[in-house]
Amino acid sequence: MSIKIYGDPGSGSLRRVTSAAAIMGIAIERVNIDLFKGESHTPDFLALNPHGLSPVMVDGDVVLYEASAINLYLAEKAGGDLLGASTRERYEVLQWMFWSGEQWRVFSTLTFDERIAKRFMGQPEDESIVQLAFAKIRAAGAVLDAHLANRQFVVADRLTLADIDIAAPFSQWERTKVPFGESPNLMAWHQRLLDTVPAWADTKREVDTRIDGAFTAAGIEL
Ligand SMILES: N[C@@H](CCC(=O)N[C@@H](CS)C(=O)NCC(=O)O)C(=O)O
Repeated sequence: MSIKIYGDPGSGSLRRVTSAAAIMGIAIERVNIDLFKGESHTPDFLALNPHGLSPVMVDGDVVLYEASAINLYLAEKAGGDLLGASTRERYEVLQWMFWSGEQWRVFSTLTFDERIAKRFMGQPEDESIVQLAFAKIRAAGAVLDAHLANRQFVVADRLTLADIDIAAPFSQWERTKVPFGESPNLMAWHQRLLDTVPAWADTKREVDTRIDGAFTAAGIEL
């Protein structure tokens, strides 16, 4: 039975899962949901994730939401070293994944909601929220920048799930305009991912096509 992944192709959270699955060679069946039409709030979808958020994975009787949890599930299933090659690496990968969720991605999501989603709904952005998010991103970005000064990847010397989780906000950054450009090592690391991880570049094209297409169709210029 195939592993089903529900999500909108414009979602940076879905991208974390589709990228990781492609890197690990795991076949998935994509089920598209249109977030611009509110399809993550239908009764059928809420039965999978009552929070109304995608992605969601269904593998037989296992239903999981939260992209990081899905990626951990897939990585354990596939084996390999995306989750770290030793116990110590594994805990470092988890450390950065948890940090990314609580201290990093959330502020880019907040900016996307404020600056992009509200625009789509014809509502004005609250500049104080954007400024709070930018301050948090600058502080965390400075730490990441120092961490990446002499490293190719976040943990060990190869790609892990930590890189995928931390790179996710780059999915929308050309639209949100969060201040990643102030951190040169962070920018270089992300470019390295695009250059050396084909799945990361492929899924960027998918996200950009979907989001830019939706805004063009709605007559909105970002
Ligand atoms: N922490 C969640 C975030 C999920 C999330 O924010 N998903 C967005 C798309 S990127 C969504 O489904 N939004 C629908 C909505 O807010 O109605 C994860 O990592 O999976």
